[in-house]
Amino acid sequence: MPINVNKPYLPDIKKYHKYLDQIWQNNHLTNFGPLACALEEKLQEFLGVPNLLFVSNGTIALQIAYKLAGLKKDDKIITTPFSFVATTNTLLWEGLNPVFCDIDPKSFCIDTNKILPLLTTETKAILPVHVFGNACDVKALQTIAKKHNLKVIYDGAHAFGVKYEGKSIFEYGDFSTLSFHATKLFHTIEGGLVIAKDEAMIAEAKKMINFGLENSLPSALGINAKNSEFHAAMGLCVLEDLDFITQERQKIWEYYHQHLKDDFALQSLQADNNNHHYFPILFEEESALQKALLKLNEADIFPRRYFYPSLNTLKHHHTNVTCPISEDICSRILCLPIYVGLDQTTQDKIIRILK
Ligand code: T4K
Repeated sequence: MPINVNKPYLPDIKKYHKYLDQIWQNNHLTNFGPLACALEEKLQEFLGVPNLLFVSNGTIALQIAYKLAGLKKDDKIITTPFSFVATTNTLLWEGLNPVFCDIDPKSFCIDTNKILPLLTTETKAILPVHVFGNACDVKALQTIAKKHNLKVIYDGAHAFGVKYEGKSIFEYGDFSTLSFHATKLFHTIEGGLVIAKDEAMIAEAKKMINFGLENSLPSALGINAKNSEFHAAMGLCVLEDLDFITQERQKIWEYYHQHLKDDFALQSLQADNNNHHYFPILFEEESALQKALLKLNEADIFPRRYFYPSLNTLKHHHTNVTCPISEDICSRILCLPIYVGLDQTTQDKIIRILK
């Protein structure tokens, strides 16, 4: 069996069956069913944020957040070039203009010192990413946003369970979004979450994700971004096992750290806690990465170049700017396999090849 960068966590199938029994009894398969509501309640408690909405994926969660923030076609949005392509895709898909701000070479998050020169009267929001679950400089972002009357929307796809200065990372900013894709540390197979500071925004979002219907009548523009009871059931099962999942990931993360910290540069963490979602390492140069990747692949091990290339360089995005730090990090970064069930013998093999 190949060793991939990650392997979705599957709970005990008997647990999932119990929820399936409930779905069969209720005959309520989707459209805000009881399991989706139960999952939202549990997530409110777990994440420590009251205003949230379960949606069909992390990509549409971003698009809903842009609508809620009142962003309009051609508005300029300051964002990071170091992320999964969905972050920029969603802006362009919505007719918004991404303005790339380079990243901090240590945290890999947006460099808040480089935002001010990029602001114009057309700038309406900032879209930073808590990369690999690392917290952005949320305080600096808050100050800039307040002074320049900008919305802050955090792409928190990787930041499940992260805290900053004693609070949930999702208490910062106007909106945050998460991905609950199968490859995430908490998942619902496919799924996502919209979190808002303002409670009224969630009522608005609930209409938006259900065709704009209100009391079954179309009252505003909307789309279908609901999620199903089957997805919610998976989320309820995975949430029950989260302590186990995080402990296992922590062990794997610490083992890599112990053996690789002197050989590779690692991301500097600036949140209160580490959710051990990813284990990125930085090579000194791209050629060394390519050589290591080849050797690992020959051994049936498939780490991933998250994130490559830097999003500002994508031709079909037509943005045409340079972000030297992001481009450099993208060329040298590799995310190692990390998932529940990865055994130490395999980790030893990975470490040996890398060394
Ligand atoms: N913002 C950020 C910052 C994100 O990272 C993402 C998604 C989003 C927004 C958008 O959220 P979603 O709309 O996806 O909810 C994967 C995930 O599909 C994607 O969710 C994630 N970020 C991204 C970082 O990673 P790929 O293209 O690398 O996926 P794939 O299919 O190559 O899978 C990765 C590895 O996992 C493979 O080596 C095989 C393994 N795998 C995967 C699946 C789906 C399995 O073993 N079983 C499986 O069922 O994007």
